Amino acid sequence: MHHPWVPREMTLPPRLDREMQPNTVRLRYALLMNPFYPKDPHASFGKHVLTPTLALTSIAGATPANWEVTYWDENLLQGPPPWEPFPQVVGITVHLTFAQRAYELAEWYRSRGARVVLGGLHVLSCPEEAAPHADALAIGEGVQLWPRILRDIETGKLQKTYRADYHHPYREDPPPRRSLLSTKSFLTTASLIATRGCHNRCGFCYLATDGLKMPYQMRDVEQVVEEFQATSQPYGVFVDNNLGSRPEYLKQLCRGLRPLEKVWSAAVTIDVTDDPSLVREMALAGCTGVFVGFESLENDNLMDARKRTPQPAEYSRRVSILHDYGIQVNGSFVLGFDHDRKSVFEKTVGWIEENRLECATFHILTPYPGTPLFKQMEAENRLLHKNWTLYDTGHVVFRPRHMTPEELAEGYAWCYRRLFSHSSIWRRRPADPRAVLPYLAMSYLYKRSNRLWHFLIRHQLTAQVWRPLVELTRRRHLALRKRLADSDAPLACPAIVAAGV
Ligand code: B12
Ligand code: SF4
Repeated sequence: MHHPWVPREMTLPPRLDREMQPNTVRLRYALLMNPFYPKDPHASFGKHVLTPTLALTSIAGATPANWEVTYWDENLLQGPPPWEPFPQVVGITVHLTFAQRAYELAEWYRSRGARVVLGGLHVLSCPEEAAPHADALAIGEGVQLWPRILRDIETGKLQKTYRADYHHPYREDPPPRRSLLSTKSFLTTASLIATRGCHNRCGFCYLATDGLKMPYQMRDVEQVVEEFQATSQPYGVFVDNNLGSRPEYLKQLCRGLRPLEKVWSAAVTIDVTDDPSLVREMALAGCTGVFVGFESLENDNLMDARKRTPQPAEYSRRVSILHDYGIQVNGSFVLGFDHDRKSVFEKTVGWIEENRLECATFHILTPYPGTPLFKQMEAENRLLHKNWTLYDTGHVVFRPRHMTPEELAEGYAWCYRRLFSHSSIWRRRPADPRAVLPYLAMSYLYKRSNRLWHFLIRHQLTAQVWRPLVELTRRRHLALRKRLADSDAPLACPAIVAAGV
């Protein structure tokens, strides 16, 4: 088997100093932490510094004014977590892949006198597991809970568990406090969110977790536009699960974003192409790329997952609608469904090349605890283990139906090797000759430069290196928008390529 290059810092977290003892605890000082997770060397390291999670900046935004708050992201490779001044409260976001690290950090800070609050997706799905590691658990929507928790700490009345649902009007939340982020360390710090939830409930998605009720909610267009404007970043990434669940809302949002003359990308389902006029509005508003969960080219797999989506036979035509408006497509594919055989790997990459997808992301099917898929796998006795660290969609954690776990793991690695090969990059070049050079620059920088990414991340040079490419993309996109606005039909050869991914 081929072993890709991976430095220690990308697979192991920094060591925690067992000897360190704080002098004093600083009162009303909260430290928010995004724990380390191991990076998959088959994929691009660049993905991890594209844009930050909004979990902790959202919590920071809800911090009462009499509290000081800072943010530490272990994935930025800046060494061991901070301890001077020593925080009174440490808030940690927990996903299953980095739960183990979150618990280590919790133990380290707690044993030195800090109060530790755990929140996030994994706390919601496995509260019993998380409870012994925390002074308090925040289960569900954290923006409402955080100020209450801090107040209870001040008055010495901290409870063990706090719960909030997702029915509270989303538009009433304070904006995320992005000023805490290191602008040097990310391609863009403009992680944006306009909606919550999704019109689907796919059986493998975390949104289908038992007890999680997340009605689709939209924030006011003006709010989102103002936030994007305030970031002063030229490129934004919408981290919504599905920005396109309500086409009419997306259209309004696009109209609001258009005057900003910025560029952005978002995750949507392929249904956005139901109405090409919506795709046109997206392009006119600055959308340079979409992340689309195609999941599978087998209809039976989509039916099993209960994903309400156009049939795979329709995908090609719909991808060309996006390309017709200069929107690049990053397709997300899940491998290892029950109707997948060993031919799935070649078939999927062949399709990606045929349809010239600029980028793709592969995921090994992963049953997240609490989801219908997890229950099914458990009932069928197909789970190999419950080591959550390996539940990162880069490892096989269950017995596939029509192949061995090893065959699935090797097929997944092969898909990335093939996608990032010179020949595949070349085959997928855009039809417009003027777009080929920027496409190649972006592809090589993103897909074949993990050594460079490691260097850029460590030395906080990500923004400096990418910014000129982003600015170039923005200017080329403004020219495209002008041509598009002047014509009623899609442009002939409109492909432009974003510096984002
Ligand atoms: C941005 C993002 C990333 C970024 C940054 C990730 C990071 N951890 O730093 C990048 C691109 C690097 C990334 C990578 C991956 N990601 Co990602 N990512 C997202 C995304 C799109 C947005 C996250 C976000 O900002 N959400 C908005 C915030 C506000 O919501 P929230 O996190 O739930 O936080 C709220 C509450 O949970 C709670 N809360 C959370 N933390 C805390 C802490 C405290 C103290 C309190 C009080 C409350 C609280 O309050 C918050 C406000 O209500 C989500 C999908 C989504 N829309 O959520 C996927 C998602 C989190 N990613 C996912 C996955 C699988 C991955 C990868 C493993 C994929 C891969 N194979 O490469 C990698 C590896 C990262 C990893 N191991 O976690 C899954 C996680 C599934 C799961 N059950 O754990 C998600 C849910 C996508 C999905 N639909 O499946 N990701
Ligand atoms: S369409 Fe995507 S975000 Fe929506 S439920 Fe399915 S996997 Fe989750």
